[in-house]
Amino acid sequence: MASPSHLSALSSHVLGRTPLRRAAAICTCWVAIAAQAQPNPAGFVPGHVFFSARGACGDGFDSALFELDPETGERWLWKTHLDGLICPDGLRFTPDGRYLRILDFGASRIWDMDAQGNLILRYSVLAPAGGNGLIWDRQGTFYCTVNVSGQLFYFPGDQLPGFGGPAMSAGGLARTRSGRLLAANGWLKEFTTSSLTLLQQFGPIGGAKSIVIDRSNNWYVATSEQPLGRLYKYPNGNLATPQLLATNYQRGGYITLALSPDQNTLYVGSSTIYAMDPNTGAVQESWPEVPHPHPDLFYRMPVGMAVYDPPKPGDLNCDGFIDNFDIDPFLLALTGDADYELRYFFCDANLADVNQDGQADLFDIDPFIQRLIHEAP
Ligand SMILES: [Ca+2]
Ligand SMILES: [Ca+2]
Repeated sequence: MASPSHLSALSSHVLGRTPLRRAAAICTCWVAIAAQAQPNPAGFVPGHVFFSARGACGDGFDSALFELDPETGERWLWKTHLDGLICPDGLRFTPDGRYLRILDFGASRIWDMDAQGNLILRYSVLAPAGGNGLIWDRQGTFYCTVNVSGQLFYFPGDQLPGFGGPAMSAGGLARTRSGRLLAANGWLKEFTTSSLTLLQQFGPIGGAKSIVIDRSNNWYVATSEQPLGRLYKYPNGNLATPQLLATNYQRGGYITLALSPDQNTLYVGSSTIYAMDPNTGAVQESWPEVPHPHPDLFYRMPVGMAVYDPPKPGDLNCDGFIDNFDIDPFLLALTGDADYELRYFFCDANLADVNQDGQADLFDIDPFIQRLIHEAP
C-alpha cells in the first residue's frame, strides 16, 4: 500500500495542473485515490481553499471535498461519497474556526467537519436539493439556503432546527460588518427572518449567484450574465457605483466566491478556480477542475468554496474584527463569567488569551487594548 507521502505526491500529480489530454491516462490512479480520502495531516491551514465537488449525485461516484494550497497548487482529498457526503454544496467555516460546515441537502444533512476530518452530523433537514449559501448573524443564528425550493432556513441560536423565512430563491449569503444579511440569487437582496428587500436587479437571464464582502465593506457579486458571467465590485457597498471587475469566467452552472485572509486575493470558482486581484480582476493564477473517477467525466466544481481564516486572539465575538464590540465579551471571558458561553456560544473564550501564553488573565489586558487601537477602523 502506498505510504501517505506517496499518495500525497501522487495526488499532487493527478489533481494538479495536469493537461486535460492526459486525463484518460491518469484515471486508474484517480479511482484508487478516490477510495482513500487523505485529509491534510496538518489539519486546517490558514489561507488554504476548501471546495466541494460532485458528479451526478447518486451514481455512486459522486462527491468530494478538496483542499487546495494556493501557494503550491497541492491538493488534498478530505472526503468522498464513501464517507457519507452525498451531494455537498455550500461550505463555510464556523465562526470559532473549529469546523467546516457543509450543506449536503442531497442527503438531507448539514455536517460539521473537524480538523481531523471527522464528520459530525449537525442537523437532519428535509430539503429537496442543494444549497450554496450559509452564514451566521452576530447573535450566532445560522442561516442557509435551499436551491430548488427557494427556502431560507434559519436556526435560532444555532441550536434549534428552525425552518422558514421569506421565500428568496437560494444562492450565496453574506454579512456586513454592521450585521446586515445579504443574499445573491437572481437579485441582490437583504433579508431578516421576516423580511426580504430587493436591492439590485441583474440581467433578465443571468442573475446573481454569489456574494462576498471584504473587511473594508467592498461587496463582490458574481452573476451569470452574458458574456459568461460578470463579476461586480461595489466599493463600500454603494450600489450606485459598481465596478465591472471581470467577465467571461463562467464555466459551469455554479459560481462561488471567497477571499484570502489578507484580502489580497479573490477566489472565483466556476469549474476552474481563479485567483483574482480584487481591485482589477486580473487573474493571478488558476486551477482547472478535477478529473472524475468515471472516464471522460469531470467533477462539477467548485460547488461551494471556503478559505480557512480562523478568528484572531482578541476577537471575542468571532466576527472577524477586533473592535469595541469585543470589549464586553473579552471581560466576560477574562473573568470566567458564564454569560460568555450563553451569549457567545458560537465563539471561543480562549481567544481572550491575547498574549498567547496559555491562559487568559490580567496580563492579556494590555495586549488586548493594543490590538483594539491597532485595528481600529
Ligand atoms: Ca470581534
Ligand atoms: Ca494570556
